[in-house]
Amino acid sequence: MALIVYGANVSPFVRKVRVALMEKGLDYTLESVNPFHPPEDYIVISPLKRIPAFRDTDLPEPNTLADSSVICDYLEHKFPEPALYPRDPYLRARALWFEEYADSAVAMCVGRGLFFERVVKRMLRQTTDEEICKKTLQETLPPLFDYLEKELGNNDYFVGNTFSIADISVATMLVNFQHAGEALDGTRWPKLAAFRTRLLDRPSFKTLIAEEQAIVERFRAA
Ligand SMILES: N[C@@H](CCC(=O)N[C@@H](CS)C(=O)NCC(=O)O)C(=O)O
Repeated sequence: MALIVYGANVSPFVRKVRVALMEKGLDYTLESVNPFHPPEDYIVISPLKRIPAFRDTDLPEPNTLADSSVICDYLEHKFPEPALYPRDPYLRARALWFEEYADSAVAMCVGRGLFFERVVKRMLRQTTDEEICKKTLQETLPPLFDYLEKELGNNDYFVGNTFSIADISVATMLVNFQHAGEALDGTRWPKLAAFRTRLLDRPSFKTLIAEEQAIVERFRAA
């Protein structure tokens, strides 16, 4: 059996899938795909030409999938233990909500409003627009962090106080926030800051962040 993830390691969506694989103790290969210059035939496995895409060579063709949420859902059904989604129908739906919230609103804000400006643009030899970053940090992002702070309450994890896809999805976006050179303000969002430390201390996140750090620093310094 071979599980293949297509993508680049600094993508929060690629990291989400890799963390899910690692938390389930699964071996996989990362095949490098630059979403700005994907291979010509990449559209066959990822019709929107986005990363990540995925292949399970256990299956006859077509054996590929695109989209991090779809891939994580597949992994959960094929390899149910340890569970990354709550069994209870309502809690499962709540976890999917936080996954969606992170993948859409938080990703747009942290991704386009910070990481793209400070890391991707440098990689593309373009100039960072600090005005965009300022607007993100002062206006767009705080209400999103306020919501997460409130939802976390006094729990360690977002849903059912058990580690799940909801936590992976939020934490992977916080990694890109950090890669963009920002530290979460622990006085304004103490619960979210403690959550960030808790999650990023897990061996899965720790291993990947260590792998990404040098690349990100090189781009940011460019
Ligand atoms: N909903 C998708 C989003 C994936 C996504 O937007 N990936 C970015 C990289 S972080 C990408 O491929 N961007 C290139 C593009 O949109 O053309 C998922 O969860 O996998």
